[in-house]
Amino acid sequence: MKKIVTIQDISCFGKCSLTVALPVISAMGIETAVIPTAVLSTHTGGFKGYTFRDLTGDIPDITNHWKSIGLKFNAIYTRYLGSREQVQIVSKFFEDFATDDNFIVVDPAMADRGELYAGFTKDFVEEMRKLCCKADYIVPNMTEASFLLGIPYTDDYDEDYIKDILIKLSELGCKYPVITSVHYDSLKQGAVAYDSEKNQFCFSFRNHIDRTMHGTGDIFASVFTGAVTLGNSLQEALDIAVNFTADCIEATVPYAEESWYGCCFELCLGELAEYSKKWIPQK
Ligand code: PXL
Repeated sequence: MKKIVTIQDISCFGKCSLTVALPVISAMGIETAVIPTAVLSTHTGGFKGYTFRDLTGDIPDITNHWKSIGLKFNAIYTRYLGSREQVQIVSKFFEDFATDDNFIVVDPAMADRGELYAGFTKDFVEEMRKLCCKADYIVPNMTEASFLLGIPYTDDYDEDYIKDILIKLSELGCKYPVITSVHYDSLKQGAVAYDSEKNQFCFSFRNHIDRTMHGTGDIFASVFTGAVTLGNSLQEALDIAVNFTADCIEATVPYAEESWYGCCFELCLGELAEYSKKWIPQK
């Protein structure tokens, strides 16, 4: 069986980070190991008074134990990380567990709509930029891409602008940058990727639903990582991730009021499991 290790927080309520990555990647028939970086009572996007227990100090012990028992992974996938120190420890994890046969996906989940999330600073961005240099794939949105490149954020862009940003992201050192939540007009939304080895761009779009939903980045990055792990090309992985994320957003619309804090991806897991079967290596 293919194995992914994902390193991110567990927000006990609110449907993001590990409570999305675990079920989504597992539904794709991939074993999912986790390193929880922190435990929060809820995510930070709209809930007040959440608790936060930092688990940074546990990560080196987990890593050392895993090294001693010789664990290996097909992919390493990180998302929301809570501090510069945590990013440095994750960077060390890459040194210990990255091989010529596996790949690294970094989702620099730290900002949206032109602003850093609560608690993130410019210093954190610097550290995250270094982590992105070590990744094979990064999946920022336009706000995160702008922070990574140190350029002003704009919502008013065209295809050439996105291509230029992707090339600049690859120049940071990441072979396959992907920009998520791209929309050139109000009709379509999707993702655009750059294969810097082949100097090729690829993209995937679906009808735009004008709703902001928490956790869609978690869904996209998890499915994308799973799809690449199962042997799909960059274009295929993009199509799979864009379509599954859009399906989840559409499925959430009837529940949007009661489920304001997260996306109802659970309604689409059966579909994901069903069509993932064809890529799962058979024994
Ligand atoms: O969805 C990303 C995410 C993950 N973890 C925590 C968050 C967020 C986004 O706000 O608050 C704790």
